[in-house]
Formats: sequence, C-alpha cells, structure tokens
Amino acid sequence: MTVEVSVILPTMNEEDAVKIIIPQIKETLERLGVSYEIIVVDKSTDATPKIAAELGARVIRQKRRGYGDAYIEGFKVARGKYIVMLDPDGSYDPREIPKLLEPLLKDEADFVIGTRLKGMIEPGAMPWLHRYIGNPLLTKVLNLFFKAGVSDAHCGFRAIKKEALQRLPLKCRGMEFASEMVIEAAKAGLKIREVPITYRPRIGESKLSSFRDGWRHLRLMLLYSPSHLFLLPGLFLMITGIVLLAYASNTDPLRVHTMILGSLLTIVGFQVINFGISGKVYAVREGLDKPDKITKFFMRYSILEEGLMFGGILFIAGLTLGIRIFLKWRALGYGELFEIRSAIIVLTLIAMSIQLIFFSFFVSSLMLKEEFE
Ligand SMILES: Nc1nc2c(ncn2[C@@H]2O[C@H](COP(=O)(O)OP(=O)(O)O)[C@@H](O)[C@H]2O)c(=O)[nH]1
Ligand SMILES: [Mg+2]
Repeated sequence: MTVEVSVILPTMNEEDAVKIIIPQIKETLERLGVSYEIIVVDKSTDATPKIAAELGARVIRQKRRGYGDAYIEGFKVARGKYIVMLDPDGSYDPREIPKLLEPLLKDEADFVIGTRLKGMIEPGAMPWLHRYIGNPLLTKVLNLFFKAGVSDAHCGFRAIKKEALQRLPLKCRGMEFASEMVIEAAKAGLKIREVPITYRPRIGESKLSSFRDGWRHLRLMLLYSPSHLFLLPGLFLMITGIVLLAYASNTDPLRVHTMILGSLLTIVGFQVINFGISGKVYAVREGLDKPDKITKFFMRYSILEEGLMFGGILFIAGLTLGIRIFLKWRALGYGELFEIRSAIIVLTLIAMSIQLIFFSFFVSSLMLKEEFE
C-alpha cells in the first residue's frame, strides 16, 4: 500500500500527551481519507514508546539526542509523499493537520509552516520571554539574513513534500533545527506558505532551555551568513576608521588620539572583511553556499597576483612615508621628533599591506583543489 502522509513525532517523556495526541492524529487523517503512517522517534525513559506502539505508531528508538536529530532520523524512514511534523505534547492541535496539508495537496506550496503569532496563543502556552522577545527577534534576524518571509520561524507544526525535503541538506541536531529547516527551504527556493494555527499549553514539561537554545538559533544564523557576520560589520568598522583618520590627520596635533582609534578600526575592519571573504569562498568551495558577485570576484586564478600587487603598493606607500619620517629625524640630528600622525598612517598602511598579501595567498590556497582538478 502506498503511504500518502507520514506524521513524524519526536518524543522525550511525553507519556501523558501521546495517549491523547496519537488517537487524534489517526482520527483526523482517517476522516481526511488519506493513507498514512505515524512515526514516533523516541528518547524517553518513561512509557512513551510502549504507549505509542500500542496505539499503532511505528516507534524508532533514537540513538543520539536532540530534537533535530530525532527528525533527521524520522525523515530517513518516512515513506509518505507528504511529511507532517508536530510536537506530540498537546501544544498543537492535530485537527489542524488538514489545514497544513491543503496547500501541498493543491500544489500551491512545497513547505507549509504554522504561525502561532498570526494565529492564536492561549494563555499560558508560551512564556512572555519567547512570545515578545525571543521568537519575534530571532524570526526577524532570520528574515533579514535569509529572506524567508515567515512570521514564526520556531513553530514546530509543519508539513512538507518529501521530494522538497530531500533537497534540503539538514544537519542540526538540536532545537536550532527548526531555524535550519526554514533557512535551507528559503535557500533552495521552496514555495513556503504560512498557516495560522492555535498554540495551547503543553501537557508535561518543556524540554527547551530558553537561553541555550535561543543562542543556538542565533549562532546558526550567524555562521550560515558570512556576509552579515563579517562583511557588513567589517565594512562598517573600516569605513568609520578611514573617516576618523581623514578627519584627524592634518589638523590639530591633539587629534592623534582620534587617529589611533581610526587606525585601529581600519585595520580591524579590513581583517574582518578578509575573514568574511575567506569564509564565503570556503563555504562555496565546500558546497555549503552559492557563489555571489563577491565570491566570484575572489575565486579567480589571478587573485593572488592582483592581491600581491595591491599589497605591494600599500607596503611601498607605507615604507616611503616611513623613510621620510626617518630622514626628518636624521636631519634633526636624531633629536626630538613629533611625527606621530604620519607614523600612525605608516603603521596602518604596513599592517594592511601585510594582511592583504597573506589574505591573497590564503584565498588562493582555498582554491587549489579547483586548479588541479
Ligand atoms: N526524540 C527526541 N525528542 C525530543 C528531544 N528533545 C525534545 N524532544 C521532543 O521534541 C518536542 C519539542 O520539545 P518541547 O519541549 O515541546 O519544546 P518547545 O515546544 O520548543 O517548548 C517535544 O515533543 C519533545 O518531547 C530529543 O532529544 N529527542
Ligand atoms: Mg512543544
């Protein structure tokens, strides 16, 4: 018999909840008239797996830990053309499954995600910290970085076409899996549809740890988006630095303090940009990211020679200015000298030139594999 819908349920000590939820899922899908299977991926020490099996679910014992890992294991064995995901903890109403399936069945979407924030949140269902801070903030960052266009990135009530799911390289083992799935769906260009749903107080204890899991979502988004992590902050630092240097370089000698700050920001900003470009080129080489204009520019054979040339020019400029300071000092009979402002420029130029030279070698070495292929 072909299975149309696979419902995957991750469970960690949910014995009181699965008793209620699994029968509701069965009833809903039977009424909908589709063939289905219920897969419980379990990491419990209580009677959850036993109860689930008695209720007709296929129970897989999870070897590792984690919410993401549970789904990854569940996906491997799911046979349905459509996959439904939900926490079987009483917080999501299985009777809303048809609402999530409908856009898939009508082929209006590849991936459907519930939204609690545009739906209903019953009193006591979501802590204040998640409702007004964690969830909206992390969802905003996700939309800004990855243009996913969702209003509730952490909603665990989802439905997706199996064929679309297979295109997503999902790896996260923890709760941040929820973000990863949305990020990869957006990157893969899946048609994403949101459906307002109702969120109710869960039965049993939450397995989520607000700060640790919140940070894991943020960490993932930063690591997956080198341009937001490196390029934009790097550019900001460097531009601020250059502006400060220009503002302070040929006026009041007391502005050397401003120049020191300017020099620091310029050098550090330049370094952060170098890291960002290297990171992006690496990600493209490893197939984790698609090349954009910037990476294409840096992934050329001659980037080493060009980098060495520009690095050399910066170095010579710094050296020339340095020699001028030295000559001035010699003319003063190696006596008292106040050339700190020029010295700061020398320092900045030399530091940047050396960074640029080694950056060029580094980026080129990332592409060695390509050259020899
Ligand atoms: N198999 C498995 N399930 C887990 C694990 N961690 C959490 N879960 C389940 O994943 C679902 C989501 O966790 P929950 O505590 O409800 O987090 P919240 O909905 O974000 O508050 C629940 O059904 C949990 O029982 C795990 O390590 N393994
Ligand atoms: Mg839950």
